Amino acid sequence: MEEFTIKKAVFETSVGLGGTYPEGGVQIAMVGKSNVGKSSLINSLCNNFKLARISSSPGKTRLINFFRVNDAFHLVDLPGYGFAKAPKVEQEKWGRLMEAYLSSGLLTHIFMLIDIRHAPTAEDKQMFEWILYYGVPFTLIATKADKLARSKRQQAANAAAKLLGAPPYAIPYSAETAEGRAEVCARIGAILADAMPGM
Ligand SMILES: Nc1nc2c(ncn2[C@@H]2O[C@H](COP(=O)(O)OP(=O)(O)O)[C@@H](O)[C@H]2O)c(=O)[nH]1
Ligand SMILES: [Mg+2]
Repeated sequence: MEEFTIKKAVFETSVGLGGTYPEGGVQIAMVGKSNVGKSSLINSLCNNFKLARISSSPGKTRLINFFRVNDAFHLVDLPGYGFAKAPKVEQEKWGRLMEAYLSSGLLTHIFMLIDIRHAPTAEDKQMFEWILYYGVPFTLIATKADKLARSKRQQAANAAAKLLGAPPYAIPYSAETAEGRAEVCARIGAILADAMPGM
């Protein structure tokens, strides 16, 4: 596995519809429904629990938040979906914001998050199809692994991936215990090595 560690992570910028994305370099974005653990994953990876605001009211994040890591690449916290109570106009805004970024050509890799305890929703499946449509390479991460018995975690993660219509593998992750952190960091190392050969 790639030897890779996160040494430094800083908030960079928030971008809304029509805004300007940071250019250049590898961009790895978290997608998933509201409350699945996107911000917690970023914080856990970066060992900084104040970095990405962990919202207590789901669906509140309506901006794309960029974090600069190791002065070398970007982790991107995308707004979540599946907030049933969100007004239609909000949902449409979300769609346009996501589409603009997904089609920008700036995105290197997507970490798609699914809750290890639940079967993927129709919206998860739609999101996954969108990822395939835009042809962005992805890794599936099954969050909140600490909520399941250890012996069931890998199997549940893989089953969720299969139900999504993806190859049946997801990395079980816990932001509480940092389980899965080494594996996700190794993925990031491999993504960087792929994108910047010879570095
Ligand atoms: N037990 C547990 N709770 C988690 C984990 N990750 C996130 N949470 C909790 O789930 C809620 C939503 O997390 P957040 O990162 O804000 O989700 P986001 O909306 O996808 O960014 C918060 O209360 C977190 O503390 C995890 O791995 N284990
Ligand atoms: Mg969040």
